[in-house]
Amino acid sequence: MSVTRSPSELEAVLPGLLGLDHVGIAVSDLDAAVSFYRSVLGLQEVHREENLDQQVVEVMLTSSENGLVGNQLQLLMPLAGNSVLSRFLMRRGSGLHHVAYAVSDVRSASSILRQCGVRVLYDAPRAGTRGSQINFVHPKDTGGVLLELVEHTAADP
Ligand code: V0V
Ligand code: CO
Repeated sequence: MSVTRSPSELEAVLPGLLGLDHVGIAVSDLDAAVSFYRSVLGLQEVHREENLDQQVVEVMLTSSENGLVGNQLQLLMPLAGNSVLSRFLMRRGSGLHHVAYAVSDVRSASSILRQCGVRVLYDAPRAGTRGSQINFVHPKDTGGVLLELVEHTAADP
């Protein structure tokens, strides 16, 4: 059975889905990881931030000055030993942590996804990178990959 959907069908299922935003990679040594992606792929660091709510320090890298959305790698290192990210690193080691999708309205996307029967983790969106609003879908409901929803603010490039 084919699962390919036309753009209009996609719109009907999750209105406001803008596309891929970033791929998140969990690392235990942030500077070493940044240096790897810089020297091997020539990616540029475009943003660095500590997110105390998520207990992570994150670096955004891209290969392009233009078209940041959908073309970003987010390297994440835990700030605390009891954070979700440090649990992930202890259990599974460094590697793919999540895939993030940009949406125009994270509250409405979360509510629609809940109606589709998947576990959306937060009752209300929380603070993400560069002032964005984020929520997540549990990896056990997506075939094994933690799914992030990101709503960027107008001031957020
Ligand atoms: C856990 N599991 C994962 C996973 N994390 N599988 C795939 N990808 C991941 N990232 C597996 C885990 O190995 C277990 O599998 C199973 O899920 C059940 O785990 P659990 O006991 O519920 O695990 P916890 O307590 O580690 O929690 C998992 C969740 C947690 C997803 C609930 O990671 C969470 O709350 N994530 C949302 C927040 C977050 O990830 N923040 C960091 C990114 P087995 O072993 O039972 O098969 S912050 C970010 O991206 C920002 C700020 C941004 O972009 O702006
Ligand atoms: Co992310």
